[in-house]
Amino acid sequence: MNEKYVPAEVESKWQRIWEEQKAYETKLDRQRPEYYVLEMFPYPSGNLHMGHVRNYSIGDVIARFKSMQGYNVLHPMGWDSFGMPAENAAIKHGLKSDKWTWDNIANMRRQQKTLGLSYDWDREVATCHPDYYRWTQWLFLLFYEKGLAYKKKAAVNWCEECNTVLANEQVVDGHCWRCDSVVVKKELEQWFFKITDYADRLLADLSELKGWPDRVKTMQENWIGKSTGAEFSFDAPEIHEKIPVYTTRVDTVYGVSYIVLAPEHPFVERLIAGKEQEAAVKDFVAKVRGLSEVSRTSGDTEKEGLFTGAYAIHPFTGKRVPIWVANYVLFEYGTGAVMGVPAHDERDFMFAKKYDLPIQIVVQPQGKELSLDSMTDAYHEDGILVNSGEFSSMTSEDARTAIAKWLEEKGIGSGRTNYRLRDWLISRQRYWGAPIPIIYCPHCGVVPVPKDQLPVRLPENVDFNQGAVSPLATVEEFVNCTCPKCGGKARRETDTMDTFICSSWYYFRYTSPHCEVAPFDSSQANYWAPVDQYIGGIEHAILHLLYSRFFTKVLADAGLVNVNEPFKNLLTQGMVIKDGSKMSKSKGNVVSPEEIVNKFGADTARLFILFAAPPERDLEWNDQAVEGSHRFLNRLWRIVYHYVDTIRGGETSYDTVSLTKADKELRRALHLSIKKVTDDIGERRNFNTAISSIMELVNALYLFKDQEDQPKSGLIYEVLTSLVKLIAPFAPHIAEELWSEMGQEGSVHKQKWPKYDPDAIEQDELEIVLQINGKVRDKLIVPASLDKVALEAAALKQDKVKNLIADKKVVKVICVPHKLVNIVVK
Ligand code: ANZ
Ligand code: ZN
Repeated sequence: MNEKYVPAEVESKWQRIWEEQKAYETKLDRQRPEYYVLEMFPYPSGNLHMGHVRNYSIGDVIARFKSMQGYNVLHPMGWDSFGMPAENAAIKHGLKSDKWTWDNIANMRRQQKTLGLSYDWDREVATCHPDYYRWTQWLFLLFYEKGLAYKKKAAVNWCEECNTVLANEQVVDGHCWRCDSVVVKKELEQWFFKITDYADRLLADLSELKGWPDRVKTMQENWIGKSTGAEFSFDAPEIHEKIPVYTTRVDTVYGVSYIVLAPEHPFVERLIAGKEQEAAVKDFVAKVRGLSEVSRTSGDTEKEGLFTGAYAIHPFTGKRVPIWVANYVLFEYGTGAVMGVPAHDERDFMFAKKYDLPIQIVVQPQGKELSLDSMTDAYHEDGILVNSGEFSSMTSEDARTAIAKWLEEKGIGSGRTNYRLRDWLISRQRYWGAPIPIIYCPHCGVVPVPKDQLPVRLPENVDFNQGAVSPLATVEEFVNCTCPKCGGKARRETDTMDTFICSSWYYFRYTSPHCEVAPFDSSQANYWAPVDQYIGGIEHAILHLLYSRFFTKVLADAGLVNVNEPFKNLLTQGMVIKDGSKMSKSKGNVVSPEEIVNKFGADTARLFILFAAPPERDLEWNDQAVEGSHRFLNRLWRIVYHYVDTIRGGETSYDTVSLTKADKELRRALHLSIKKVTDDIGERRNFNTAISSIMELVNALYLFKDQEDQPKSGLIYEVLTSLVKLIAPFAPHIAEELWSEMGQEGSVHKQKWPKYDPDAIEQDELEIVLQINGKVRDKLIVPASLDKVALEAAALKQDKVKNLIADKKVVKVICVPHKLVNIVVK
């Protein structure tokens, strides 16, 4: 065995051997329990960053650990490889998007391989490969057949910078999720997926996800935004229409003093026709339409509105109420019209004060009386109804039920549930994405491409300089086609799909990546699914994770999978920080993984990253700590080197009866470490404390070495082979090398995970803390077997204790076995 640890040699050697032996190839095996570990697949930007290394190191520890625990582990990797950067490379630098992408993939795959990750590379997928996007298109057609894909004209989010529309989920505080520029509204004909059909299930099933962080579930819950209330109409006699409103507080209906429409509401134009307000309202509507949704809904925006000049009839009182338009009413939510109840809604209160509209209290809090003169804000809580006709003196809750019933009986409304969630806008005016497999025929209309004609391939030569909305529209050979129904001349859809569609089903593709007759083989998918442990960044809390849940439910309804949720456990890793901010090119604080691997080896890089912080927390980069991890691996190497002959030539077992004190302590350190590492990886995912317990074990070994010149070889064998197994998931190369140097058969990664022996952890003697009135006064070494009564007696016999309590009265003695005795005196 080499005296010196040379990571570069060790790592390249084992990477080669693992690859030759296909060490991480996975097959369906019904004899063993399965375990599916998945890290979110990367966008092939060109180089790995530390965030990737962290993500993959976490996944790899879990994969290797579960495999040693006897599970049949699936641990795949692939590429989320459609998207804007490849297209920008083509526009800005004249590089072909596909070549750019494949070159990046090759480089990142090479970098991943230097990290020694236990991927089954046979299962690699890339979403931009025709063998993959053919099935993305197939799934689009499935959604289309099920009525879940449709086209409509709508005011959509448009990013000027990216030159494309965005889904609501991709608009973050009014800005584009990718380039951060301000998003504007545009009227366009677009394709949507009907995710709203699944709103209820997406919400209800969150409760099944016990293994997800609460934070993520809350974000999804708020995004879906379920609200229960009532919808009913106010007559607008001047235009012979009924104006439906949506309210969560139908109990306040007698307090309505006006109606407000969103400026986009289709009735506005007719209501103002011929009125003196006509011009002013038109100007106002135009002004508000130009504002972004954020500025309209933000709390600090001044509520503004105008009277239309028209009136509606209150369905309960028959009175006339004025109809207004205002900036704070959104056209896309509810019915785009609200009833204004200033006494009980903050926004309405501000609005009524500003425009001098009447305020009428209709709900009184129990026990005290509101009066109009003293009111400085709306009273928005429940209470007892007043001034509310036959509903007066009911509680708000009862009134909501009674009023909804009344509305239903009169046929003017009913209870209704609303969701904030909107349908998923999935078409993109971009080139580098999966073409939407639809054909437009002058005779037959919208015709889906027959499934046996998939994939609709992306053309290679695209001229991006024609300024067309969709680059594909400029490629005549692509656009012109024959109609699959009538054989006449037709045109292809030139939009491509949102890349979030590609990533909504990739975890199923991994289960049968070479399947040629379907997106995946259902029997394989059902064996592996759901993903047992998913690992990725919190930035996908809504986007990718919500879309994937939606896809899984649609696939389940279509009978393609038998799971209802894709990801059983979710770990959202923290960021990698340097000098106080997230590592990023723009901040210039990037540490390149490749550099660290070249300098210290992958095992050091992995160990540092897992040791520096618990996985969910942010991790501060620290050069000294990297070196510290490296020194630790050297220390590990040297202690094995010291004992390697003892192990190779010695016993493999020993007699526990004849152990010395030092032997027992070493054995105890080992079994404590086995217990700790097993719990920390398996239950708590606290890799940092698992590693520190392995470090303690190595310290114990060095201590032992100085005490025992002639150790029992069987004990050394047990401790060192187990130690190498414990470190194997974290530092797989050095573990494999030490395993083989110790003369052990096979790969350490195929060994059974060690089990701790409770007897070995039992201590002969314990240190007990002695307290008087809760203050620590002394310590006491006692046999571990001592019971409460004996422990109490021993404590009271201590000289120091005796002195301190000599002139006092003992009130009681609290005994915590194995820990402390507290004597309470007066
Ligand atoms: C009258 C009322 C009285 C209201 C009251 C609240 C309190 P959520 O829970 O978010 O669904 N609203 C309805 N549609 C709207 C739209 N398109 N734009 C702006 N506001 C709208 O909230 C529903 C409540 O928000 C509704 O209940 C309505 O105001 C308002 F004391 O109706 B409420
Ligand atoms: Zn046709």
